[in-house]
Amino acid sequence: MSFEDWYRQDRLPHIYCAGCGNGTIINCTLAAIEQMAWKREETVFVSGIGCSSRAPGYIAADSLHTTHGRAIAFATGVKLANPELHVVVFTGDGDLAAIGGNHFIHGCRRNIDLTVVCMNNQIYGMTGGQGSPTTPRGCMSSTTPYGCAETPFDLCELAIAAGANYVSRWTSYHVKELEKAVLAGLQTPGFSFIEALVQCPTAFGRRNKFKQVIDQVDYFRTHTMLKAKRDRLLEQGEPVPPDMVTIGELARRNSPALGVKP
Ligand SMILES: Cc1ncc(C[n+]2csc(CCOP(=O)(O)OP(=O)(O)O)c2C)c(N)n1
Repeated sequence: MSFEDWYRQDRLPHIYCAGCGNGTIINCTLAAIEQMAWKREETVFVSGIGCSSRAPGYIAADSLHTTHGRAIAFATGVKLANPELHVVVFTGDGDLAAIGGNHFIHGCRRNIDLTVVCMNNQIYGMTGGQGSPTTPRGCMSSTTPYGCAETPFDLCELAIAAGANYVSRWTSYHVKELEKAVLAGLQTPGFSFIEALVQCPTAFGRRNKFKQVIDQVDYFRTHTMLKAKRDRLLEQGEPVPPDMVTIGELARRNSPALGVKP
């Protein structure tokens, strides 16, 4: 548990609601960083605005808590100014894919050497539960009171199409797998994108029939399918249930990257 050294105890208590999954994702990320044996003075955390973007404030390292949607732009600046630094971005689905959508796709296209961890709670948590670009069809939010009528972004497919070197998706249920995925992302030069589906009992769960925190975490267990299994079903011409979210490592490649330490 030596990665506890990475926490700023003086910042506690934290702002997260009871049952929020963000702490799980931060823990997995710090556990992976600990395995890289990175020093605190050579690691920088960058975030935008949102509950998820509060994460760097709890970590005992240099950090930039920037403007909404701009985390990847600021992180790009940090990395290019000093490629010796390890730069990790914490972001939310709204921060990354709504106001920050363009920075996201161009960060992937540039394949800039960052690791981006997105806590996807499928809603704007901090501002009280408005629909985001990843709110699933039919789901309730304060701006979709009759159910979301739009098709959500698949953030991982977006990252793959735009050119990111490493892409994987897990959830707050898949703790060990998520830790390994972040580790693989940290080890891969270029843009690494790790999406972590996370429960938000306050803004998402209570509107969407997840009465208890465990209900949503259990949904992540029962409504996710490993990429290898999905590929096997498709090969055999078997149907893949439409409400199954694909999890696992979705891309790992070695395309030319920007900002990699010479
Ligand atoms: C330019 C600007 N527009 C809007 C806001 C209000 N705002 C703050 S956080 C947020 C959404 C956060 O959602 P997400 O990124 O999904 O993070 P979460 O809180 O769910 O972790 C919005 C719209 C802002 N701070 N700045």
